[in-house]
Amino acid sequence: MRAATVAAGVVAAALILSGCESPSILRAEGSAGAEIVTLAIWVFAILAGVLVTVWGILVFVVLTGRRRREEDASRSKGNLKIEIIWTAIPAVIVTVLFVLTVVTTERINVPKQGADFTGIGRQWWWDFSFPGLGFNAPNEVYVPVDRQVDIDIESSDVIHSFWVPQMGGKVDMIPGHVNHIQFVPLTEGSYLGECAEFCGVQHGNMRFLFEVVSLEEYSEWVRRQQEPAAEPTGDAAIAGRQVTASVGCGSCHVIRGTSMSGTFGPDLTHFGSRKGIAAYTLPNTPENLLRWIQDPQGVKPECNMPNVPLPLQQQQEIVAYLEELQ
Ligand code: HEC
Ligand SMILES: [Cu+2]
Repeated sequence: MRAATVAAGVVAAALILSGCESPSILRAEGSAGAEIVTLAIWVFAILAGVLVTVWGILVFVVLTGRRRREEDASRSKGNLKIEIIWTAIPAVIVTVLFVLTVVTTERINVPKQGADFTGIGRQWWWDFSFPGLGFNAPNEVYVPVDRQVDIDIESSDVIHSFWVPQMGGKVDMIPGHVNHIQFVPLTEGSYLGECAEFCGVQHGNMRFLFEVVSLEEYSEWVRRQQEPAAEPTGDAAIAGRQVTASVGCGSCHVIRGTSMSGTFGPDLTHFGSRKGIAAYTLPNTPENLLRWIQDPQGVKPECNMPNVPLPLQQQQEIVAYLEELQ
């Protein structure tokens, strides 16, 4: 059972990852990420230069000094000139690395313009809160391309770390303290975000999607998120709304426009429009949703959603309803 769960998780991760680019920091698509890659290349080049120089001198000395008798060996002890040179060279190298790093840090640290939204780390999912616009978008957030995005960063339980590798550096998410990150997403695409600070057993299953889209698509996304939940249409979905509201899901989940108003778990108002389930532990398909509702503790052991035992028919009705919530 455990092995099957793990295997399913690996397959799920592979499926999700194939949907978006590999999240390599070397393929930066954000302003801060691009600065970091440039710095990384400079540091690598300088250190490679040091390595090649040292190895080159070593090989030269071995080759030329091999046949010299020991008494003829050159002595450098007490040679002030040499001592100064080989103290100065590393000092210069370290200074150059220091200056490059400080300059990069300053360039990344663009002025804040006021937060567009708040990213909140939770065990073990992400909440993106747009208080000004009146909605929360868990585990999947959209931003317009080529415009600076400012994010307030918080946590509601333990320390997490916000990280979209292709956008830029990591920012700690600390309970009771607001951090900030701001950068310009440079290329449209779907980028994987992850938690970069060990935060408990399901730390590895704490991912999100950072969707960089055109301004029109962004406005359309905001408009859809602001709407209350869609009215169910199919018979199963209509029954599902009834079931979902009556079996206690609403004590933890909000579905705007219904009686469900819990805030402990992710907002489900537009669950059907998301690509993943439970912070990208599973891709969002009806089969996977059924698995999740039947056994969240099997899919994501120790996560904060309990198993709620229900007859199969009710579970299927819930699935029909939630998947209609586009
Ligand atoms: C005690 C609180 C609690 C109850 C009760 C509860 N859930 Fe959850 N639910 C959670 C939490 C917490 C998560 C996030 C788990 C994670 O990703 O680690 C979650 C996640 C989910 C998700 C995935 C959301 C997403 O966007 O990825 C769905 C769907 C869901 N729950 C449906 C239900 C349904 C249906 C019920 C009722 C049968 C229910 N939940 C009952 C707490 C709860
Ligand atoms: Cu975390």
